[in-house]
Amino acid sequence: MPRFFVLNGPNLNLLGKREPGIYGGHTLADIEALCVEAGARLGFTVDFRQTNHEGTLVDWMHEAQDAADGIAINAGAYTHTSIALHDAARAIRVPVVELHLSNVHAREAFRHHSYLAPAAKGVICGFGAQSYLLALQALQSLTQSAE
Ligand code: DHK
Repeated sequence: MPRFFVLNGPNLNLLGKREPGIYGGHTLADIEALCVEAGARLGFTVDFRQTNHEGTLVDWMHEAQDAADGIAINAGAYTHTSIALHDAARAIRVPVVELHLSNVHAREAFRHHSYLAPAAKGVICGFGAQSYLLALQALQSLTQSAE
């Protein structure tokens, strides 16, 4: 069964309380439960993590090289600032799908650029908690087409 890392960056531990008009009412634990349930239904396992630290995201991406079949990542604000995450995504062979709860292109200009996107297989944004499930479905389909 494929194993996917779902990695979450800064401030996503505050979901549910943080600007719910933008990020929705689900907590991160709610979203983890939705991802794990989707895995049980569709046939993959999920290793779901959150950190507020850029280097920890880099370490987890490296770990995925041997421990996972793909990465779905909401890097939060590091999406828009981190060359280190871009380099990490390019350095590993497992596919990376960038995701966001909000439609970053309908928000402030500084959210329109992603350092991660050029190194990712694709980007999903704007569908709230559903963005996570769509990213996992994309990873599953990439894994199946690689078989
Ligand atoms: C989450 C964040 O924390 C922001 O910094 C991004 C993203 C958008 C989201 O929509 O999930 O700009």
